[in-house]
Amino acid sequence: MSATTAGDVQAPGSAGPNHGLRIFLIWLPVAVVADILLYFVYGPHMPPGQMSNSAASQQFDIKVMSVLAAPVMAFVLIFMAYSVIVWRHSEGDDGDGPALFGHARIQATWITVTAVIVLFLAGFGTYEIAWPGFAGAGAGEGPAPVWTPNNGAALQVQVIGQQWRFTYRYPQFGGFETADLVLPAGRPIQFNVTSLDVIHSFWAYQLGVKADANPGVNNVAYTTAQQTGTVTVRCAELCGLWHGAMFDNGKVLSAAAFESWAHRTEVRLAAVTKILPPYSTTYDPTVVAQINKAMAKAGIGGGNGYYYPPNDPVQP
Ligand SMILES: [Cu+2]
Repeated sequence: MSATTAGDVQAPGSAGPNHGLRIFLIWLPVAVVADILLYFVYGPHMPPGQMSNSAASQQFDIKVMSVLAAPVMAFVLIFMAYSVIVWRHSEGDDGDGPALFGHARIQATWITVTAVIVLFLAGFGTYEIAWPGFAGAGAGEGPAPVWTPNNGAALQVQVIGQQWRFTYRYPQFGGFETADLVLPAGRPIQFNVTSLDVIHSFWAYQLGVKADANPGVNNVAYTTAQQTGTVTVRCAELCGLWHGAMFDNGKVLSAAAFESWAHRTEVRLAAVTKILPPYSTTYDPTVVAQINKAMAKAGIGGGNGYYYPPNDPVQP
C-alpha cells in the first residue's frame, strides 16, 4: 500500500476506502445486466433450440446455469481487475503490503453461497431429468428406462447404427426399414437405439436426443417433437474411418403427413421387409450378412433395407 510506510500494518476496520463495498457496487449492476441479457436476449437462441420438449428443456437448463454462473464469473473478473488497478505496485514503494487476517463473515458467506448454488444445481438437474414431461431429457436410458413419458402411447422408432450410416425401423408399420428418419410432431417418440457392428452414438441435434448405439444392446431414449422441420443426425462416437461422414438429415412432419408417409413406405418396402429378420431390439450381425446376400440375389438394395455395401454412398 503506497499510503502506509514500510512495516506499518493497517488493521481491518481502520480508515481507508471500503474496498468490499466498492467491489460490490461495481459487481451488482454488471451481474444483473449480464443475467438479463443471458436469459432474455441470448437465451432463446441457445442450443439446442426448441424443436422438441427435450431440446427446450435442455435450453432452459443451460439458461438457468448461465444465470447462476455469470455473477460468479463477473465477481472473479471484477475482483481481479480491481486488485490489479487499486493494489498495483507504485514507484518507490518497497515495503510489505498489509498483513492478511481471517474474516469469519466473508468465509461463512463464501461457503454458504457456493454450497447453496451447488446443491441447488444437483436437485434442479435431477428434477429436470426425472420429470415425466421430459422423461430422461432425451438421453439414452438403457434397455429398461427409469423415466418414461406419461402422455400416451409412444411411436416406436428403432435406430440401427452400422459403419457408416443409420437406418430406421418402424415396428408399428410392419417393421419396414429405411435410411430416412421421418417423425411426427406432437407425439411421444421412443427411440430404440442399437448397432450391428461397433459402438456408435445417435445424436439428433435439434431434438436434443443423444443415445449410445451399442451392438447387442437396446438403448431407449424419449422425446416429443414440438415443431416440424429438419433434424441433423450425426454419429457422436468415433466408430472408424468414415465416422465423420456418418450423418444425415431427418424430417419432422405433421402427424397426418407422417401417417401418410409411413403407410406409403410400408407398402413400397413390403418386398424388402419380407427378407429382413423379424423386428427385434437387437440383431445378430452374422444374420445381417446373410440378409445382405439374399437382398443382392433378389436385386433389392439401394439403402431401403439393411446395410447393402454396393449401394453405400461412402465407399472407402
Ligand atoms: Cu458411427
